Amino acid sequence: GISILPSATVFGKNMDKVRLGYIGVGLRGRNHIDEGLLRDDVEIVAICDTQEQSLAECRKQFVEKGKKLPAEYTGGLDAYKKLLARKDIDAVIIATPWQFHKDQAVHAMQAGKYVGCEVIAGLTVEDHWEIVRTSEATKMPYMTLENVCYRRDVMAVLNMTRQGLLGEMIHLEGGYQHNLRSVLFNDGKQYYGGGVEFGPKAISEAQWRTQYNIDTNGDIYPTHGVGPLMHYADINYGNRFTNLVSFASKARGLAAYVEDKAPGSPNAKINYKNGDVVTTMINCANGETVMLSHDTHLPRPYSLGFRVQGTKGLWMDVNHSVYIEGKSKKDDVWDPAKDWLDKYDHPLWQKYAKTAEGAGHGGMDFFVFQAFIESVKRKVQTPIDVYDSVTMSVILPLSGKSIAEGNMPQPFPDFTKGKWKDRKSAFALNDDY
Ligand code: A2G
Repeated sequence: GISILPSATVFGKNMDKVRLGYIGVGLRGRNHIDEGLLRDDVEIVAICDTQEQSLAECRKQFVEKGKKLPAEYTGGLDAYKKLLARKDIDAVIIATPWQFHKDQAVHAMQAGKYVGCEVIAGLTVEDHWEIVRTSEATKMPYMTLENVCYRRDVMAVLNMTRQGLLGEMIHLEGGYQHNLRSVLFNDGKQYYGGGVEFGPKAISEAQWRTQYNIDTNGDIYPTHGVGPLMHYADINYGNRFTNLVSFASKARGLAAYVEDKAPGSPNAKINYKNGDVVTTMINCANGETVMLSHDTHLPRPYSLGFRVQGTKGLWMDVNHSVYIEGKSKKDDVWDPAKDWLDKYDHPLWQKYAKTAEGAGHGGMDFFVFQAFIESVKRKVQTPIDVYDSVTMSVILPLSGKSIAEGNMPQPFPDFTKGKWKDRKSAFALNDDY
């Protein structure tokens, strides 16, 4: 098969330092700046953003850590191209609004940079193909920075499934179930809530993210759920997604929230197209079923709702439970998941839990960043590669198409063009990275 690796002319062997450029230093980009500033093997050469406020906050991070200020690129949506033209950058971290990811990633690969891009690779099916073609043509790796793949419980269960404890995989569930109302609306001053503005009158994510909930009916944020599930089912490594069908409930949650916070606000009259609960079912070549949920507009506690079920037992995260036939304490009675998750803690977490402490999202942000950096340093493929990245993200346009066509099944593109049959996963095989 074709190997996607950077050419030795661009990269020295086993670099001891990775020289990074950041495209987008809003809230999420600055989380990755924190990770970069903690490491001796990372030098942040340049940053790019269109908003002075974000650049100013970012500068403070360097000053606080006593690090040399990076070069800055700003002044328009094309400013990132000047950052990419620098020869002293090995890799870029992209954390911009979704609509910019695809072009920025494509241009970065064309400029010979490794790409670590935040979730949502592209908006159309064709966007995802373009990313694959560019990565294959340039031989530059592309990694979606899907942090939930590195969550401690998610990895412990991966350790369990790889050891056969749950038997043969049968059915998987997960999703993005997170009340985003105070993320999607704010008062233009604070990051979260305090008002019901979005777009130009808001700051941070509400400036751009809310528009997707207005324009798009579909699972617009599939990767936190499906990323981990792909590992349990060996998707792109001997298995693949074959087709998909999606259903959307009516949309009430966002308008109700606005009306409740600011009665009579015009933002309560908007026709939010994104259904409050969008459910997607996916078939796998090896016969497993996958069910995804997108549920971000209603009052609810956070839960990604994982269910990993095989011929011998299952894990469910919403009730923190595991059951394994013949091994659980009592027949047909749940064990507390903790007993099993502690016992099967992934070697990576055993080794790095202390280092990861304090990193974002309970430590998992450390691991996803580390995996990317180590891959660049060693000049190897990333453990979540371009095919995995586009597979988890393309569910956005596919689910939208299914709903628009009255819940019609959509064939799932085979981005690997048949290579899925023999590919071997490099994801978290040991305690290395
Ligand atoms: O909420 C969480 O932190 C999400 N991450 C992140 O993706 C983003 O949607 C954020 C809202 O700003 C996880 O759920 C892991």
